[in-house]
Amino acid sequence: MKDREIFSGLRVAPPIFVRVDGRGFGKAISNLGFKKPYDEDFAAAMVDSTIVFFKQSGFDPIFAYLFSDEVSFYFTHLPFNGRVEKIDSIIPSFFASTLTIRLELSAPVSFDSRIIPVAPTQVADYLKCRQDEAWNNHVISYGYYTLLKHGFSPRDTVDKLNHMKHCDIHELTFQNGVNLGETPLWQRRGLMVYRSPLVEELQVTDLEHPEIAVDDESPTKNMHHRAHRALVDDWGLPLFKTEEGRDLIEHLIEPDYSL
Ligand SMILES: Nc1nc2c(ncn2[C@@H]2O[C@H](COP(=O)(O)OP(=O)(O)OP(=O)(O)O)[C@@H](O)[C@H]2O)c(=O)[nH]1
Ligand SMILES: [Mg+2]
Repeated sequence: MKDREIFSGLRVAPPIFVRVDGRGFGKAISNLGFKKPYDEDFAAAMVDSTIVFFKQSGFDPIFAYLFSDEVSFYFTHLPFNGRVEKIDSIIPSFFASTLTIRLELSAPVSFDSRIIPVAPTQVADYLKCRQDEAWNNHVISYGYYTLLKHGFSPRDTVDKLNHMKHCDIHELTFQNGVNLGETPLWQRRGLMVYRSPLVEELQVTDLEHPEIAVDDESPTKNMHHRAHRALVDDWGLPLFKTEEGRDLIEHLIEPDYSL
């Protein structure tokens, strides 16, 4: 029956994004007491799970961009020879398992996953697109909970929001004490996990045993530098469409960043 495993030969070449998204999280996390529409503890659990993914999954993402219940991981090299079935199953299952442990859940949760092949020149566009979605979510969800507070039913609220312009939603939330231009940056722009540049540089003499580092005074042969970079979670991202945002992305994807 091996010949019926018809998708096993499907492979993808990097660079790719893999985006995982919590399945039915509107319901799945509804009884955990998180604040609506945003709870910093939930965001922190998503960030922590992303960091565990970097450290323990065996995959080696260059960076991750996340908001709400979704995380986009960017890869320039892939294990399993790029096998789609492996990538698209191990990543969401690892992530779901990590989040389950982190939140000490007693009921299972799952994540779906999709692979988005991109050229390096499309990375910025992909991120801008996800950040637009984060902003859109931000406006709509604040509008949604404001209308619910006013006594509208969920169905009427959705219907009303569908007929409102963003500026009307801004006005509505403003009248109710929330200025959508002044909410925490992570709610408006999402978050990133990446390796900070050059936290520490080690000089390595022995290419066979790169873990043995030497100090500056040692006689060196075949010396090379290896950058050890701490993982950082960035809760104050720029807008990706600005120069500052473009600079950050360019820096993250420059060829030697991932060495
Ligand atoms: N209370 C609370 N809920 C959150 C938070 N972040 C995300 N969520 C929930 O997660 C949902 C994510 O949206 P979606 O991914 O579009 O919806 P979903 O219910 O997960 O459905 P599918 O992804 O289509 O399976 C939101 O609608 C919220 O219900 C948070 O900080 N607080
Ligand atoms: Mg979801």
